This record gives sequence, C-alpha cells and structure tokens, in this order.
Amino acid sequence: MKIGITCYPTYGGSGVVATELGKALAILGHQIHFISYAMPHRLSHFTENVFFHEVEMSNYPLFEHSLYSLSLASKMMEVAEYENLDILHVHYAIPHAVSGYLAKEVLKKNNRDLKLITTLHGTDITLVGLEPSFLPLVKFSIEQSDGVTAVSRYLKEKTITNYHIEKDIEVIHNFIDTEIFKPVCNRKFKEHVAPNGEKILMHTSNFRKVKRVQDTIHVLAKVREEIPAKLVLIGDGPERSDCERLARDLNISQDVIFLGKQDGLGEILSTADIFLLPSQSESFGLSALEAMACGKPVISSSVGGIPELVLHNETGYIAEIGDVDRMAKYAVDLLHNEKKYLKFAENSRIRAVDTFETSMIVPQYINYYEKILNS
Ligand code: GMT
Repeated sequence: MKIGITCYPTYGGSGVVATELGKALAILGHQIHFISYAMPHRLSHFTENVFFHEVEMSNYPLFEHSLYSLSLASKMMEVAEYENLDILHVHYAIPHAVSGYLAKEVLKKNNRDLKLITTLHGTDITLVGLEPSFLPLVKFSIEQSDGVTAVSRYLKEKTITNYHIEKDIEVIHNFIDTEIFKPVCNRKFKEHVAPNGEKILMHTSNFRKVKRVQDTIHVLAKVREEIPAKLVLIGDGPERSDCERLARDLNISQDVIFLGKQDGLGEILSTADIFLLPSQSESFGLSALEAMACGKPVISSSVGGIPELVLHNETGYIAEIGDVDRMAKYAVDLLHNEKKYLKFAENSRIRAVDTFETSMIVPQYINYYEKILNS
C-alpha cells in the first residue's frame, strides 16, 4: 500500500505513535510518505520505503497568521496525486482531519478516491476539540473520514458521547518496540542520580497542566519521609518552572532532578524503580507503556484509558486524581516489599510484550486499512 501519514513532528505521543507506525509499515514493504511541517522527531535515520514531504508555509505579508491547515491540505493533495497514495492517515484530528478532508474532496473532483483515516489521540477530543468554535468542525471531520480509530476504548466512548457521533470507531491501542524499550540498566547514570542507593521515582511528560507533574513532587516529599528517594523528571514544557519552584519551596530541590528533553529514554527509564503518571486526563498514557516495557511498575491516576494499560495491583497501582497520599503509600508499600515489587516489575514487562508490542498492533492497522480500502 502507499500511505500518507500526517502527524505533529515533535515529542508528543501522537507523533511518536504515527512515526513508529510508518516505520513498521515501511519495513513490511509499504510505501510511507510523511507529510508535516518538520521531520518527525523519531525519523532521524534513513529507512527504506519512507519519504518525508515538508509543508512549506506561504509568508506573504498580508498573512499575519500562519495558513498551516491550507498549506497542509495543498501538500497532501500534491503528494496523494503524484505518489498515487491509497490512504491518507492523519494522527490527531485538529487540524489534520480537516486538511485531509479538503485534500480528499478536491481530489474527488479529479476522480481520485483517496481514503482518509483519522486516528484520535486525546486532547483533540477531550479538550481542544470541545472548544465551542472547534466542536462542529471536529465532529464534521470525524464523520467525513472514511475510517476512524481511537487509541483506547475510553477515547472511543468519549468521542461518541461528546460529539454525538454514530460512526463506527475502531479501537487500536498504542504500541511499543519492546526491543528498544527493555530493561537495560545504565549503572553510571544510576550512580550519578542516586549515589547513595536511593530509590528512584521517575516521570516523563511534556509538562502541560493535564500531566499534574507537581503531584510527582508531592509524592516524592512523602516517600522521602519513609525511604531515601530521588525523583527524576524528563521532558519540558509550560509547568516546568512551577515544578522547580515547588521543589525549592518544599526544600527537596536537591532530590528532584530535571533532565529536560532526552533521547535514549529506554536506558534512562530502566534506572527507575517506579514510574509515576498522575495525569488529570490521559487517553492512553504512552509514557507509562514505555516504562512498563522497561520492567517498571507504574503508579498512576485512575483517568481515561490508563486502566486499559496499567492493571491495579498487578503491574502497578491506580489512585484517584490528586490523591498524592495514596500514591506515596503505594510507592512505599512496593519499595518495602521486594517480592511484590519484583512480581509487579515482571508483570509490567510481560504485559507490554504480550499485549502492546509493535508486532501485535501494526497488523491491526493493516487489517483496518484493507477494510477501508475495500469499503
Ligand atoms: O492529546 C494530547 O494532548 C497530545 C497527545 C500527544 O501527542 O502526546 O497525547 C495523547 O496521545 C498519546 C498517544 O496516543 C496518548 O498516549 C496520551 O494519553 C494522549 N494525551 C492525553 O490524552 C492528555
């Protein structure tokens, strides 16, 4: 198949999933054309069958604001036409599904039937898409897509109820390469972060409000009362300064290590003892899956699609949003009980490998593509 993939090229989970999907499809012999304003972050190396098309932005002085959605639609049309694409698969509805719809409709006039598939990832449905000015357009673009997938059952239900959509939505969970994300401890890093053998709590995110990163610092403050521990925070974003301030205010800044954005996450995650994901909203929680693949128990909030991934009392623990006391209790309980800890760690890795490995999920996308092409 010839497939165009559009996604955000930055560090977010939707871009990661889209890029890894494209790479996996290319290895299987499909021709993949990424269309975005920059090269997707995970596409750094040459891969056979993978092509990248950069969306050029018009900078005519009249346009005070970027016309990205239009430029994207034009590029989608161009690539679909000249590369003879069968499918345009857009990740994150806003604005990609609308641009895709435009491209599809224009091509239809030239008797070209380009199938549009939209994958819903999270805040495109649960937050941004609900803004009154966006809602009708998001609903329309979902309804007009030839196929729609959601990364969790939770997100599918939310889409149906929030947008009163009657369309069939296919749930295809996110996936991970468990050969890249696997337990490989980097001793040097561990000694650097926890020189006296302290336990390591870890969290990775884009530091947006929905991630509630501050909760991880409150959890550390409580865990430290019982066990020597450090907190490693990976990523960057709008809440980072506030988190740094909180660590100073609580007088634990020496035990909170901000690493900023990092590549080679697998090695870093492997040095953790427990991964924390206290989000306010999370349609899936790819970062938790990355930690689980590295054999780490996850302590998370009970929101969105996380319970489809983290099994309470098996691969980690789930607490109410903001209940940092309980999260800390769970962490201490696990860190005090080696047998239980090792069982949870093993369960996490097994769950990632058995249920969310790339080779289990990518065929679901291929089957779905075939179904849409034959519809
Ligand atoms: O929806 C967002 O805010 C961004 C998006 C992203 O690009 O990281 O995150 C969502 O998609 C991820 C990949 O499918 C999911 O793992 C995240 O749970 C989801 N984020 C939210 O629902 C907040």
